[in-house]
Parts: sequence; structure tokens; C-alpha cells
Amino acid sequence: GLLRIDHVGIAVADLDEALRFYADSFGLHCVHQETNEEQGVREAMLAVGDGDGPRLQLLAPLRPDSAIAKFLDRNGPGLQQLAYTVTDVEAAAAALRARGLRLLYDAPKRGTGGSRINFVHPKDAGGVLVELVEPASGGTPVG
Ligand code: V0V
Repeated sequence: GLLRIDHVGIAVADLDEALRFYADSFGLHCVHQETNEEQGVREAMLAVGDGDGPRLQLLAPLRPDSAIAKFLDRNGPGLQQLAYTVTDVEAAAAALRARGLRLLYDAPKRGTGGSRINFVHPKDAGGVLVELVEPASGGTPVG
């Protein structure tokens, strides 16, 4: 099942500019940053409050044909995805497939911090791009 909200992803055109905006306006700071070539993104994770809860993920496109670039072209900057932590991404994906939802990948791909990820098509999830995240640690619930 879904353990908790892992992060909320926001598409931005320029990662450095967005990081300055979130620090200056909301006092939210980056705790992790990486480039994911396969996903075509530069991404940053921002901690909220004590940092134990869900994070904010800023996603900037690396290439014009990437998912984030297409999202920005269509919608402009804004909420792009809702990610849930799961213990086992393959099991979670299989359970959703069995309920008739389309998963984007046959097998999980690499996500932030060595996590394993898959996505539910937004058309099968009420207009929300849902990401499943199995953390590198294996999804041990916090707190
Ligand atoms: C597209 N649609 C969305 C959407 N993107 N609806 C809600 N939220 C979104 N983010 C709608 C769009 O308005 C169209 O609706 C319809 O879906 C188009 O579907 P499509 O033609 O099948 O697909 P595309 O080409 O628009 O691409 C959408 C998908 C693509 C979701 C298939 O973005 C994708 O593959 N995303 C998964 C990978 C990803 O997002 N990577 C970046 C984050 P109408 O107009 O037909 O009604 S990487 C990441 O999260 C990492 C590394 C991590 O967390 O660790």
C-alpha cells in the first residue's frame, strides 16, 4: 500500500532561480540536488518544517523533448506530480495494474537518491500524475 506522501513535484523553467524564490519567499531550503539524465531533469528536494515530512521537489527540464519541458509548454510552471512512498514499487505497481490503471513503465526506473520509481498515467488517476517511490533504504516508515 501507500505509506505516506513522499513529495510534491513542481515544474520550473530555471532551477537556480526557483531555489532563490523558495528560499527568499518561503524560507525553504534545498537538502538534495541531482541531475537525472534518463528523466531529463535537474531536480532539487526542499525540506519543510523539521524535514521529516513530505518534501517539495523542484523539477527543471534538461532537454526540450523531456516530460518537464512538455509540461511547461502546455501549462507553464506549477504542480506536476504527487508522489507516494511505497515499500515495494513492483508490488504497488502490480496492485494498481490489477485494478486497471495504466503504469507508465513495465519495470521501475531510477529516481532521486537511488530510489526506484514508476508512475500512474494522469488520465487513470483523476488528472494527477501519481508517482510511486521505493526509497533506496527500502521504504521504512518515518516517525
Ligand atoms: C500530461 N497530462 C497531465 C500531466 N502531464 N495531467 C496531469 N499532470 C501531468 N503532469 C495530461 C495532458 O494534459 C493530456 O491531457 C494528457 O495527459 C496527455 O497524455 P499523453 O499524450 O499520454 O502524454 P504526454 O506526452 O503529455 O506526457 C505525460 C506523461 C509524461 C505523464 C506520460 O509526462 C511522463 O512520462 N511522465 C513521467 C515521467 C516524468 O514526469 N518525469 C519527470 C519527473 P488532455 O489534454 O489529453 O486532456 S522525474 C522524477 O519525478 C524523479 C526523478 C523523482 O521523483 O525521483
